[in-house]
Amino acid sequence: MRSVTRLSRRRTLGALVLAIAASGAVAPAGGGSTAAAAEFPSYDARYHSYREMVAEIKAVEAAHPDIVDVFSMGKSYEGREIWAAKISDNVKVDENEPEILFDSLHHAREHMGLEQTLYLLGQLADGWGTDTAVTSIIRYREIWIVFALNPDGAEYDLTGDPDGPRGPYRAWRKNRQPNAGSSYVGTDINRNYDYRWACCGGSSGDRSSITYRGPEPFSAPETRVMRDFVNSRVVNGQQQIRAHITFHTNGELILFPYGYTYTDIPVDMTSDDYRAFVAFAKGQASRNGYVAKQSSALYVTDGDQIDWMYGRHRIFSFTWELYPPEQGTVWGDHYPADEQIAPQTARNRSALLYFMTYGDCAWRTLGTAYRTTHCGPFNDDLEISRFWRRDPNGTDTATTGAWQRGDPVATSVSRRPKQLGSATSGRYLMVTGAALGSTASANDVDGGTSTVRSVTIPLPAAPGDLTFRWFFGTHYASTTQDSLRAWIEAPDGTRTVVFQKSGAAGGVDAAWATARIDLARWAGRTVRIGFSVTDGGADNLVEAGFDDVRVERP
Ligand code: 0X9
Ligand code: CA
Ligand code: ZN
Ligand code: CA
Ligand code: CA
Repeated sequence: MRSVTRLSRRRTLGALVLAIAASGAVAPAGGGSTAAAAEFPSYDARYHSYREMVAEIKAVEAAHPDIVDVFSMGKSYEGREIWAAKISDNVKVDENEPEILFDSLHHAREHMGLEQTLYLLGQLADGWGTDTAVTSIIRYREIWIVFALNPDGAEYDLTGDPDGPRGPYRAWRKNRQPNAGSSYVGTDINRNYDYRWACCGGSSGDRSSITYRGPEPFSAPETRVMRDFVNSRVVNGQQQIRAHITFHTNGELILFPYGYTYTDIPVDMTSDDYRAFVAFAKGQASRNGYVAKQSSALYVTDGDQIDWMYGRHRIFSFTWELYPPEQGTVWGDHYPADEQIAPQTARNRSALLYFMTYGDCAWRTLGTAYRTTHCGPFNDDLEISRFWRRDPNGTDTATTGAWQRGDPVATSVSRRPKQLGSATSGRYLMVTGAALGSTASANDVDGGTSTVRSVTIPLPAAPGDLTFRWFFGTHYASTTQDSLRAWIEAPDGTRTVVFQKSGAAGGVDAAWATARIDLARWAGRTVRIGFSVTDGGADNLVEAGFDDVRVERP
């Protein structure tokens, strides 16, 4: 198995190295958006230049203003607008619908990616009201398409010697940002994201390299534009974008995180997410004949986009490496003839429709049980901050052991567990002081109560149950005044305790258990979930934790 992955890895790295000769060369900086627009040569006229792309997406918007909204996400280094479109019904309104993101042209010479995004826009616009699958996607999703994240590089790629053996193409990959102290231009914006940036030998610190990561994360304006957009889609504490594809060329691959490590399920991925990534990737690949695999199986990258999308935002994020299959030469890999645009973009139609349909909740691809548990209005594995607020009313009295999201240290008294040492998913949970103090009783709850409260959760007319995993441990002279409680908070702030565990003389040993709470009485309302833990009465050892808080799909 490893030998197969090594083969493809070596082959692709070989292509990257070859490309240095073609594209690492010194070139004058500047140009800027005032320079004459570069165009494809006549034999590749079906490809869209930046100028043609802008004209095309604005024409689609003008023809379908009710469902297509074109906007600029920001500017490239040379000042070109980075154009995007939102496609949905009621397109000018931010409706509470799952969002799906697509982008292309991180890498300048990967022009087929732009064609794939333009094809997608056309299919959505043309299919509205005429194609049932497309119509329901437009009605029940909000689709974002970023057409060219690296417009400077893509345009520059067309400005070589038109009479040269490769026509005007330069095989340019990076952006067009000068590198201080060097005549080499450009950052690989797919090595410039800040998730495990530069961690693992999957990028270069050499300014001449085509995988140059930049002097620091997000040093490239284009990467910042993508970051700021994705960050802006955290609305009411929940990331609205659920699934994402970045189009690259080439190799006919569907790649999922992580790229920074060969490990399938490192500590920063949950096993549920890994299983969903595999199932969802295979579902896509079965529809277009690509090959699905973990991105590091191609080769290791650090600071790439999809690691950031998943690692920071838990978005189910994929790199598609489009047509052609691996050729092993920079020219063969990146410049398929324009006759290939129509068949190769259309080939992906059913995979893309499937992606937009199931992308509201990738765990659906694991079956209906997962759909019930993981696809309701709230699903927090506590692996990233989902904006729980500690002490929301300013009433907390605990002096130590306040709730925190953390990776807990196990504690015990006479080998009886009090704080459990691991989460029920991934690495993190909400716990009463994660770290171990100088004794088992340090960093437990002392002196009163600690509370923590979720973001607002809009419940449907027939809500499913609330479930969560919990533990509670006490010792010493524990009494019923020591407790773990959960409450539901109505929009007017009224709290109803729906779960309670109490201390007992002789102490309570911690063990993971599952709580299930009927939410019928809050049907159709927007609620919050709260937890409180109390060391009441005399000072006792009190520990608690919770993980995997979900409101199920009915
Ligand atoms: O190297 C890249 O950025 C991508 N391949 S490309 O040939 N289009 O340049 C791959 C990105 C996905 N991550 C990994 N394969 N680790
Ligand atoms: Ca909509
Ligand atoms: Zn690429
Ligand atoms: Ca967890
Ligand atoms: Ca603790």
